[in-house]
Amino acid sequence: MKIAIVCYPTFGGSGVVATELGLALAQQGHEIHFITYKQPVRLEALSENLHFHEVNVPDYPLFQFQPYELALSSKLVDMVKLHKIEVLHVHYAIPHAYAAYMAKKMLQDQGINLPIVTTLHGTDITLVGSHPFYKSAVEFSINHSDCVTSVSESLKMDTLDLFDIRNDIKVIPNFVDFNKHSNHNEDCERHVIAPAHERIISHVSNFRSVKRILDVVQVFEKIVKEVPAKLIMVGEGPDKQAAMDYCLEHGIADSVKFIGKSNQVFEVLCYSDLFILPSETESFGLAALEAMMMRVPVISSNTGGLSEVNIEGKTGYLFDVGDVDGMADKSIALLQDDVLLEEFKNNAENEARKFDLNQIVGRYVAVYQEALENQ
Ligand code: GMT
Repeated sequence: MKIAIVCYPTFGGSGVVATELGLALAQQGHEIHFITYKQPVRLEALSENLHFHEVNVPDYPLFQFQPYELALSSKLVDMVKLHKIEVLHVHYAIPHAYAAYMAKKMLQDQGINLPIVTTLHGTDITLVGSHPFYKSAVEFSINHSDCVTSVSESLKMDTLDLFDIRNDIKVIPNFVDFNKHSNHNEDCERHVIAPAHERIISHVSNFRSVKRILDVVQVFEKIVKEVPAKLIMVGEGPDKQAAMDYCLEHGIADSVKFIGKSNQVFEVLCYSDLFILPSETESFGLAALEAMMMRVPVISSNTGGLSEVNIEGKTGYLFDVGDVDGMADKSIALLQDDVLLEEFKNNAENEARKFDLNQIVGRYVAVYQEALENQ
């Protein structure tokens, strides 16, 4: 199949999932065309059946906001015609599903029909999409997609609660590629980060307020009073400075490393003993699943789809949003018990195997086939 994938090319989970899906599909022999404003961060090399087409938005001084969705829909039309693309798969409803609908209509005008598959990722529904300023357009785009998928049961329920949806929503969970990352644990250079007697705790996110990164450092502050440990904070975002200031003011700055945006996430995870994700809302929590694949138990909030990934008392522990004391107490107990920690590490890896790419990618292929048959 010739498939166009539209996504955000950044470090965010939706872009990561879209890119890994495209890479896996290309390996299976499908022809994949990424269409976005920058080469996706996890798309390191292009090949014969892996292409990238950049969407350019000319800067025109009359416009206070440059019309990206207009440029994207035009690019989609051009690329579909040029490369004879059969399916448009858009990740993140805003504005991708809307631009895809416009492209579909323009193509229909020229006698070309192709299905749109829209994958909902989370904030396109919960935080942004349901805002009254966007809601009508997002609802319309979802209802006019030929097939809609959601990354968790929880996100599906949220979508049905927040919008008037006439389409069926298929749940296809996010995935990880065990094959690609299996060697990290063997090559792990733990001693570079911390001496053997210290535990290593990590957090990976975009440091937006929804991630509650102040909770991460506060949980760590309590842990480090009981257990020698280091905290590795991976990512960039608006709340980073406040978290750094907190660490300085509370005397834990030496034990907390902010390493910024990184392509070395799996290297960090390979030496981590615990991963903390205390988000306000989280449709799935791909960061938690990536940690689990690398044998890292997860301390998380119990919001959204996190309980579909992190299993209470088995792969980690889940708490109400903001329960810093609860998170710290269970972290300390786990980090002080070698046997229990090892058991949780094994469980985390085993549970993550249920989300291996080989279990999931075929489900997207089936969706494309069904969408094509129903055209
Ligand atoms: O919040 C983020 O981490 C970014 C955001 C995105 O769109 O890239 O992540 C959302 O999609 C991920 C991939 O499906 C999910 O794993 C995240 O849980 C989801 N984030 C939220 O729901 C807050």
